[in-house]
Amino acid sequence: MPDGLKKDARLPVLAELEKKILWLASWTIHNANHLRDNDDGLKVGGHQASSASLATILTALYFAVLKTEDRVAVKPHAGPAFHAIQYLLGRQSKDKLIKFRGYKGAQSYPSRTKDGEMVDFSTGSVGLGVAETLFASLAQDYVRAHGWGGDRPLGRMVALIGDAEMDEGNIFEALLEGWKQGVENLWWIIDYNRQSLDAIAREGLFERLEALFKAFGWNVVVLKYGVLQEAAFAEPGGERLREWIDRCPNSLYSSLLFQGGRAWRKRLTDELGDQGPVSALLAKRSDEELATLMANLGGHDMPSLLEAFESRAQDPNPTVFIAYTVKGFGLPLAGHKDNHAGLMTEAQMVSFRATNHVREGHEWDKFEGLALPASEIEAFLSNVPFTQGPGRKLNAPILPIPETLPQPPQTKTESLMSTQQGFGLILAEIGRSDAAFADRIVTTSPDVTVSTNLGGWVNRRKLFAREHAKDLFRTEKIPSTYVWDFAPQGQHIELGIAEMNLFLLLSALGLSHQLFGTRLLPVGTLYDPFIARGLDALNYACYQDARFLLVATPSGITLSGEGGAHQSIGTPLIGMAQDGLAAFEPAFVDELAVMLRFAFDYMQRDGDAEPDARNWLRDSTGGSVYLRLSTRPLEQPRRAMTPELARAIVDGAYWLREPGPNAEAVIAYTGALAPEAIAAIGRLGEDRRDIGLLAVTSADRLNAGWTAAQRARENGLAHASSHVERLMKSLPRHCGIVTVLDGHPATLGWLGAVLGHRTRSLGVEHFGQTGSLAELYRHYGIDADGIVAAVEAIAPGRPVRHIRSV
Ligand SMILES: Cc1ncc(C[n+]2csc(CCOP(=O)(O)OP(=O)(O)O)c2C)c(N)n1
Ligand SMILES: [Mg+2]
Repeated sequence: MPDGLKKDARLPVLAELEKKILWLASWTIHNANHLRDNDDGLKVGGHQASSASLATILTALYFAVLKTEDRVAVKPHAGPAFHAIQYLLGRQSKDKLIKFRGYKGAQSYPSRTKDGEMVDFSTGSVGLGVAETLFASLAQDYVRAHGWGGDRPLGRMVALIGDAEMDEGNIFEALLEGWKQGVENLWWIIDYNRQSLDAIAREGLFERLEALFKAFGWNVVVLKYGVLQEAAFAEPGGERLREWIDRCPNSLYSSLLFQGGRAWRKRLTDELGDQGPVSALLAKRSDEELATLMANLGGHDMPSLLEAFESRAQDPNPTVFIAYTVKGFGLPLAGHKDNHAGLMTEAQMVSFRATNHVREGHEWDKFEGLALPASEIEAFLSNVPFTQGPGRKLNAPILPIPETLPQPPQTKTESLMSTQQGFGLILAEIGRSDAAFADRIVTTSPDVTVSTNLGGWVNRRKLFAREHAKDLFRTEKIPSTYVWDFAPQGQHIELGIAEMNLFLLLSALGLSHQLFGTRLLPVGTLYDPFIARGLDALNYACYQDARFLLVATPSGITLSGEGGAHQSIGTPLIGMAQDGLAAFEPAFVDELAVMLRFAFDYMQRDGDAEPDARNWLRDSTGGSVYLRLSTRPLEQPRRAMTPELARAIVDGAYWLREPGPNAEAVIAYTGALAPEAIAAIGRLGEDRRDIGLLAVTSADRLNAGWTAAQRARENGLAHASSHVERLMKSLPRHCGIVTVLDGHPATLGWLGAVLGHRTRSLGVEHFGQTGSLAELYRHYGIDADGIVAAVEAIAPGRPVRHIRSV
């Protein structure tokens, strides 16, 4: 270690702060579990051992190393330690710490939306926060390459990772993608305590990790021994101690850490005692000193940590730090294999309180029991680099979106069109236009750019890369439809197939306005069935309130030729259930144009992040948008897009054919099954002239509006009504509803409950077959025959008075 560091003036204050963080984190959990009222008798929980494991590293980072422009994902179960740090920095309240894991209290796992701007990246589902930092670094590069970064310094994206968290496959997927994209300014710090939730880790894990990161071109820094250990190794007999430590199995080391100084002495004496230098090395230390020495691993050694971090501050290469730590460091839980959810007992807390010199009633006092004057610590805290400069949550102005988007060029011969084709054409038109918002669109796709119809857009706007690269096929004059040119100004980020990466990149790009002060309009495309492959990352992106447009195409059994595994059934239900994501499924391209326009606007709305009773639809808060598209070409309606129709499309439904006053049935359809619904109406209309045809453009928003209206009425707003209630209010009580979509029938099954109409819902419930569309529609009973049969069954044309509603 360089001499300078030994004299580092920060060390005494940092030592006090580290102690305070460990105390506060442990006390916060203790209070929530043992002291606070607990009405329901459920364990509150919280992770004292996991927090302790990171206390030193977090202290080094937040109080010395991190700069204001850096962005951090903290290991989820170190949440209490993180909150303690924010509390000391004046960014977290005592009240919220007292309510930790309680209603409106500090969150169990750091949350951007619920804890506030001190959290850069939410964490919780392990692995996702880690990879998110990698994609945030790509997003930062993108913003910078387009010249939007201003004079703000480049930040470093930092992830604090549990060693067992490294089992998550999405981290490896991200590593490979990061290598392809040449990501920089990235630090991953592995809390190598060799314990997971259940048990002690397998031997030699760090060697695999080291090799892995090196293979991807990362710098690898192993922080194994602390300065006390290094000093001991330099003593006579010290080398033998080092060899013993290196050979010691993880379980044994952990169990000795748990047992403490006497156990260490016995074991080391038994195995190394030589009546010579090693015995002398041991004898010269008290039991307590021996325990401190053996727990003095790199991840708990402040001088080593500062040196490791600060010496790499100027290196842009991605760097992983493998920091040896002790799970439960400094607590009686240290090293015990069952300590993950373990809580210190009341008695243990009494002695821990005494060690920390904390008087009763002063548990939350920031400077209680510290060895330095409060004024000195306060002065230090007000100067930490992390809190200097602008706040953490930046802002960026809203980008105006034109009232209507450019329409696809329509020729007379092109009256047949699919929504996927329409999407590609509209985006290509936007690409051709000079509208300012078009420059902020960034598209991305996991190797399905061409097959989701982004090709026209990419031809116009190029692919993004730090370096220019021409499409070789073009330079070689080989005919090809797509120009695969890369440029720093490119607006498409091409990803490998891993769908997890798509959602994590959308999440990072979709937070760019807050993370980097530049608003982007990210658009991601993938095949609808593969949403499931990245679903947790999609959920994570929404939980963080990232803003993006997801275009999923093709969908449903329209992929008839591809077979069951390619045909999505449940995605419309995902669209309805996923918070923060407004889902649409158009049948016609003019509807799609309205939805796209809405999406670019909705993605930028920024009200209160928590929807309240009046804002259940999130219309003021905004969110992300999911469009479920199809490759099935449909005859396009020739009609003018009136503001009323556009509004109804956004609200979720409109009458394609108004029901008459004596309607016995209506058919409600979604998406690509429009022709079947229209054909069924044609056949039924011969003897049922009042029959209506409802086009449902968004089951999600239609349903959310209905829920909102009911809630509003229950809260005393007697006149509240929803779009679907207004649409259906003139339907006679006896009218039956048949719903149909290329997806799970439950998506529209609720329509009958709105005003109490008997309903039969058609759709797809089982894995598909290969076959022609007609064969498959017949197979599932969602063709015109199936719809007619359902109408006949539900509304057989008997006199009204014989039909009892259900
Ligand atoms: C995706 C996911 N699966 C499972 C869990 C439950 N879980 C929380 S922490 C943890 C193990 C953590 O071990 P490690 O990452 O080594 O952290 P440590 O507690 O040792 O610091 C597990 C399985 C989770 N949070 N997320
Ligand atoms: Mg661990």
